[in-house]
Amino acid sequence: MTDKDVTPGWLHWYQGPTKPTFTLPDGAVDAHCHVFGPADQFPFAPERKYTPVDAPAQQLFDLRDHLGVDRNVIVQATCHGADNSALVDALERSGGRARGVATVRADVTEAELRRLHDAGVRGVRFNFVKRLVDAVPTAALETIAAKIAPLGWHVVVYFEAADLPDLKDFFAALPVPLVVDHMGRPDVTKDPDGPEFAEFLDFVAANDVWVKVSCPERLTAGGPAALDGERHAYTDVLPFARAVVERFPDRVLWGTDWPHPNLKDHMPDDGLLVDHIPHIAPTRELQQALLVDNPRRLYWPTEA
Ligand code: 0GY
Repeated sequence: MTDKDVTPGWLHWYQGPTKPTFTLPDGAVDAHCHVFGPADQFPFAPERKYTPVDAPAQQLFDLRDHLGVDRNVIVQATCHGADNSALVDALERSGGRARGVATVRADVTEAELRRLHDAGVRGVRFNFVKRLVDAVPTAALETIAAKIAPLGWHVVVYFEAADLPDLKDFFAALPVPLVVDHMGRPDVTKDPDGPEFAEFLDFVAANDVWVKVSCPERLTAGGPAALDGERHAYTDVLPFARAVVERFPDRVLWGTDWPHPNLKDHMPDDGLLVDHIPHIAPTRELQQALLVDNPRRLYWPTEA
């Protein structure tokens, strides 16, 4: 792959992120980030909907150390399809400081799932965002969920708020815990106390569901960006994130989403994304749960 193959308009991740002023608690986990390639070693999937700039494991680990994060949960991105090689390579390089969420097909074998488990994978991702993937029949997803259940894994689901009414019965019937990416992508121009977000909160309350209060930079409709020292960024997303953290303090996770695929408007300064955390989780107790205790229970349960 050469640079000219990268999707036109692709934004490179922010260079030279600031050092956060917010001190993360010991053992903090970035529970949503990705690795891309390098493409000459781990080619992107033919069915991908975008071609990113390479974002290799070492760059992720450098950012981890710069931010004061202790561990990562690396989520398989759609540009790698169901080839988890780059993910497994990153997990192996992490020295136990990363866990993974993979993508598998319905015909995945028990031996392959065991191999992924040994590498540090603890979940699979089902993606319903139409610009990212072709639809997968729900029967195939049910087959995958049944295969991973004995391993104690969970399913990470990525969908947009408008699709929850059609998906929630399917989600509720899955035999494993669910982790929702980016708060189910609420439309933040709507009322956080209105019916759409209430439906999401009720869905979380009624099921074994965890929520990533991540990606304010992706969800914002005009809050100031985490750039140029701005420590009051993404104010329009805050009421949504605060509502989730206050109501489900033991079932929330945080992540950078580095290297921030498909952002069109701006690339956030990852240091300022860390400084955003106390606006979402204002007390030390909430921060400890969000950043350490909750991700440990899901990804390093023997240490929880
Ligand atoms: C994210 C969000 C996006 C992309 C992916 O797997 C992916 O390609 O997750 C997106 O474009 O919204 O979580 O990184």
